[in-house]
Amino acid sequence: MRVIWGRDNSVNVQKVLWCCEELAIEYKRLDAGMNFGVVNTPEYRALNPNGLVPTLDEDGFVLWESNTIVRYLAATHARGGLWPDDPRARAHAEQWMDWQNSTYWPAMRPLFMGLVRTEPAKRDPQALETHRLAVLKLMEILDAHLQSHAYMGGDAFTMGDIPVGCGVWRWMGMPIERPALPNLQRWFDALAKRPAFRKAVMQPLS
Ligand SMILES: N[C@@H](CCC(=O)N[C@@H](CS)C(=O)NCC(=O)O)C(=O)O
Repeated sequence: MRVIWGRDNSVNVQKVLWCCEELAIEYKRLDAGMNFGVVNTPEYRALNPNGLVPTLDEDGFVLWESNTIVRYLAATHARGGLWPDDPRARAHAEQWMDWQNSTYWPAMRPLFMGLVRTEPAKRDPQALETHRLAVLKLMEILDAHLQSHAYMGGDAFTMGDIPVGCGVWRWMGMPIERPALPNLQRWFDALAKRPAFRKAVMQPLS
Protein backbone atom coordinates (compact mmCIF):
# COMPACT_ATOMS: atom_id res chain seq x y z
CA MET A 1 0.00 0.00 0.00
CA ARG A 2 1.34 3.42 -1.00
CA VAL A 3 0.32 6.20 1.38
CA ILE A 4 1.00 9.89 0.84
CA TRP A 5 0.57 12.06 3.88
CA GLY A 6 -0.31 15.68 3.23
CA ARG A 7 -3.06 18.19 2.53
CA ASP A 8 -3.72 18.53 -1.19
CA ASN A 9 -3.30 22.33 -1.34
CA SER A 10 0.40 22.09 -0.42
CA VAL A 11 2.87 22.88 -3.20
CA ASN A 12 5.15 20.09 -2.02
CA VAL A 13 2.39 17.51 -1.69
CA GLN A 14 1.14 18.43 -5.16
CA LYS A 15 4.53 17.52 -6.66
CA VAL A 16 4.12 13.96 -5.38
CA LEU A 17 0.45 13.69 -6.34
CA TRP A 18 1.18 14.98 -9.86
CA CYS A 19 4.03 12.49 -10.21
CA CYS A 20 1.80 9.59 -9.13
CA GLU A 21 -0.90 10.69 -11.58
CA GLU A 22 1.64 10.89 -14.43
CA LEU A 23 2.89 7.41 -13.56
CA ALA A 24 -0.66 6.08 -13.15
CA ILE A 25 0.29 4.35 -9.90
CA GLU A 26 -2.13 3.80 -7.06
CA TYR A 27 -1.92 5.73 -3.82
CA LYS A 28 -3.97 6.70 -0.84
CA ARG A 29 -3.63 10.30 0.38
CA LEU A 30 -4.19 11.12 4.03
CA ASP A 31 -4.82 14.72 5.10
CA ALA A 32 -2.12 16.19 7.35
CA GLY A 33 -0.67 19.62 7.93
CA MET A 34 -2.09 23.08 8.70
CA ASN A 35 -5.71 22.85 9.87
CA PHE A 36 -5.64 19.05 9.64
CA GLY A 37 -2.94 18.79 12.32
CA VAL A 38 -1.47 15.26 12.53
CA VAL A 39 2.10 16.44 11.81
CA ASN A 40 2.91 17.04 15.49
CA THR A 41 1.74 13.66 16.74
CA PRO A 42 4.48 11.29 17.93
CA GLU A 43 3.30 8.77 15.31
CA TYR A 44 3.78 11.23 12.45
CA ARG A 45 7.05 12.59 13.85
CA ALA A 46 8.35 9.02 13.90
CA LEU A 47 7.78 8.98 10.13
CA ASN A 48 8.94 12.52 9.45
CA PRO A 49 10.87 14.25 12.25
CA ASN A 50 10.41 17.61 10.51
CA GLY A 51 6.67 17.61 11.07
CA LEU A 52 6.16 18.68 7.46
CA VAL A 53 4.30 17.25 4.48
CA PRO A 54 4.58 15.29 2.25
CA THR A 55 5.69 11.94 3.60
CA LEU A 56 5.53 8.75 1.55
CA ASP A 57 5.00 5.38 3.23
CA GLU A 58 5.21 2.37 0.91
CA ASP A 59 4.64 -0.69 3.09
CA GLY A 60 7.05 0.66 5.68
CA PHE A 61 9.51 2.27 3.28
CA VAL A 62 9.29 5.88 4.47
CA LEU A 63 10.56 8.89 2.56
CA TRP A 64 10.23 12.64 2.99
CA GLU A 65 11.43 15.68 0.98
CA SER A 66 9.06 16.18 -1.94
CA ASN A 67 11.70 16.27 -4.68
CA THR A 68 13.37 13.14 -3.34
CA ILE A 69 10.00 11.37 -3.40
CA VAL A 70 9.46 12.48 -7.01
CA ARG A 71 12.93 11.22 -7.97
CA TYR A 72 12.31 7.90 -6.22
CA LEU A 73 8.91 7.31 -7.83
CA ALA A 74 10.17 8.33 -11.27
CA ALA A 75 13.27 6.11 -10.97
CA THR A 76 11.13 3.18 -9.83
CA HIS A 77 8.40 3.50 -12.44
CA ALA A 78 9.63 5.57 -15.39
CA ARG A 79 13.29 5.01 -16.22
CA GLY A 80 13.94 6.51 -19.61
CA GLY A 81 10.81 8.65 -19.24
CA LEU A 82 10.15 10.96 -16.33
CA TRP A 83 13.53 9.80 -14.98
CA PRO A 84 15.96 10.27 -17.90
CA ASP A 85 18.44 7.42 -18.35
CA ASP A 86 21.20 9.60 -19.71
CA PRO A 87 23.12 11.04 -16.72
CA ARG A 88 23.49 14.45 -18.34
CA ALA A 89 19.81 14.70 -19.27
CA ARG A 90 18.94 13.59 -15.75
CA ALA A 91 21.31 16.16 -14.25
CA HIS A 92 19.60 18.92 -16.23
CA ALA A 93 16.20 17.82 -14.93
CA GLU A 94 17.53 17.65 -11.38
CA GLN A 95 19.17 21.05 -11.66
CA TRP A 96 15.75 22.65 -12.07
CA MET A 97 14.26 20.55 -9.30
CA ASP A 98 16.94 21.81 -6.92
CA TRP A 99 16.54 25.36 -8.22
CA GLN A 100 12.82 25.25 -7.45
CA ASN A 101 13.51 24.26 -3.85
CA SER A 102 16.54 26.42 -3.15
CA THR A 103 15.91 29.57 -5.20
CA TYR A 104 12.38 29.77 -6.55
CA TRP A 105 10.31 28.74 -3.54
CA PRO A 106 12.12 30.95 -0.99
CA ALA A 107 11.28 33.91 -3.26
CA MET A 108 7.72 32.82 -4.05
CA ARG A 109 6.72 31.75 -0.55
CA PRO A 110 6.41 35.24 0.99
CA LEU A 111 4.36 36.44 -2.00
CA PHE A 112 2.07 33.41 -1.80
CA MET A 113 1.70 33.57 1.99
CA GLY A 114 1.23 37.35 2.00
CA LEU A 115 -1.50 37.22 -0.62
CA VAL A 116 -3.26 33.86 -0.56
CA ARG A 117 -2.93 33.06 3.14
CA THR A 118 -3.32 36.57 4.54
CA GLU A 119 -6.71 38.21 4.85
CA PRO A 120 -7.07 41.40 2.75
CA ALA A 121 -7.05 43.83 5.70
CA LYS A 122 -3.72 42.48 6.92
CA ARG A 123 -1.88 42.49 3.58
CA ASP A 124 1.17 44.70 3.07
CA PRO A 125 0.94 45.98 -0.53
CA GLN A 126 4.46 47.40 -0.56
CA ALA A 127 6.03 44.16 0.66
CA LEU A 128 3.91 42.17 -1.79
CA GLU A 129 5.16 44.33 -4.68
CA THR A 130 8.78 43.80 -3.58
CA HIS A 131 8.17 40.05 -3.49
CA ARG A 132 6.40 40.10 -6.87
CA LEU A 133 9.36 41.85 -8.50
CA ALA A 134 11.78 39.35 -6.95
CA VAL A 135 9.77 36.43 -8.33
CA LEU A 136 9.44 38.14 -11.72
CA LYS A 137 13.24 38.06 -12.07
CA LEU A 138 13.11 34.29 -11.62
CA MET A 139 10.25 34.00 -14.11
CA GLU A 140 12.49 35.79 -16.60
CA ILE A 141 15.19 33.16 -16.01
CA LEU A 142 12.61 30.46 -16.76
CA ASP A 143 11.40 32.30 -19.84
CA ALA A 144 14.96 32.63 -21.17
CA HIS A 145 15.61 28.91 -20.59
CA LEU A 146 12.38 27.93 -22.29
CA GLN A 147 13.25 29.98 -25.35
CA SER A 148 15.59 27.19 -26.48
CA HIS A 149 14.13 24.21 -24.57
CA ALA A 150 10.65 22.73 -24.84
CA TYR A 151 10.73 21.59 -21.21
CA MET A 152 12.87 22.23 -18.15
CA GLY A 153 15.14 19.24 -18.78
CA GLY A 154 15.31 19.56 -22.56
CA ASP A 155 13.11 18.31 -25.38
CA ALA A 156 10.83 16.03 -23.36
CA PHE A 157 8.62 16.31 -20.30
CA THR A 158 10.50 14.85 -17.30
CA MET A 159 10.53 14.98 -13.52
CA GLY A 160 12.39 18.29 -13.95
CA ASP A 161 9.10 19.93 -14.88
CA ILE A 162 7.23 18.79 -11.77
CA PRO A 163 8.53 21.03 -8.97
CA VAL A 164 8.82 24.09 -11.22
CA GLY A 165 5.35 23.46 -12.63
CA CYS A 166 3.84 23.36 -9.15
CA GLY A 167 5.62 26.59 -8.27
CA VAL A 168 4.66 28.38 -11.48
CA TRP A 169 0.98 27.50 -10.95
CA ARG A 170 1.18 29.74 -7.84
CA TRP A 171 2.36 32.61 -10.08
CA MET A 172 -0.26 31.97 -12.75
CA GLY A 173 -3.09 31.48 -10.27
CA MET A 174 -2.59 34.57 -8.11
CA PRO A 175 -4.32 37.92 -8.76
CA ILE A 176 -1.10 39.80 -9.61
CA GLU A 177 0.37 41.71 -12.54
CA ARG A 178 2.15 39.27 -14.85
CA PRO A 179 4.15 40.78 -17.73
CA ALA A 180 4.00 38.69 -20.91
CA LEU A 181 6.63 35.92 -20.94
CA PRO A 182 5.82 34.00 -24.13
CA ASN A 183 8.15 31.03 -23.67
CA LEU A 184 7.03 30.46 -20.12
CA GLN A 185 3.41 30.75 -21.26
CA ARG A 186 3.94 28.19 -24.04
CA TRP A 187 5.47 25.71 -21.56
CA PHE A 188 2.73 26.35 -19.01
CA ASP A 189 0.04 25.85 -21.67
CA ALA A 190 1.63 22.48 -22.51
CA LEU A 191 1.50 21.47 -18.83
CA ALA A 192 -2.11 22.60 -18.61
CA LYS A 193 -3.01 20.08 -21.32
CA ARG A 194 -1.82 17.22 -19.09
CA PRO A 195 -4.72 15.63 -17.19
CA ALA A 196 -2.38 14.74 -14.30
CA PHE A 197 -1.32 18.37 -13.86
CA ARG A 198 -4.89 19.62 -14.02
CA LYS A 199 -6.05 17.06 -11.48
CA ALA A 200 -3.25 17.39 -8.92
CA VAL A 201 -2.09 20.98 -9.29
CA MET A 202 -4.44 23.32 -11.18
CA GLN A 203 -6.79 23.78 -8.26
CA PRO A 204 -7.81 27.14 -6.74
CA LEU A 205 -5.01 28.37 -4.50
CA SER A 206 -5.61 28.21 -0.79
N1 LIG B 1 11.64 20.65 1.74
C1 LIG B 1 10.38 20.05 2.14
C2 LIG B 1 9.46 21.16 2.60
C3 LIG B 1 8.16 20.62 3.15
C4 LIG B 1 7.24 21.74 3.60
O1 LIG B 1 7.69 22.86 3.92
N2 LIG B 1 5.93 21.45 3.61
C5 LIG B 1 4.95 22.41 4.03
C6 LIG B 1 3.76 22.39 3.08
S1 LIG B 1 4.18 22.93 1.44
C7 LIG B 1 4.45 22.05 5.41
O2 LIG B 1 4.51 20.90 5.81
N3 LIG B 1 3.90 23.04 6.13
C8 LIG B 1 3.37 22.83 7.44
C9 LIG B 1 1.98 22.28 7.44
O3 LIG B 1 1.37 22.07 6.38
O4 LIG B 1 1.47 22.06 8.55
C10 LIG B 1 9.79 19.26 0.97
O5 LIG B 1 10.08 19.64 -0.17
O6 LIG B 1 9.08 18.27 1.18
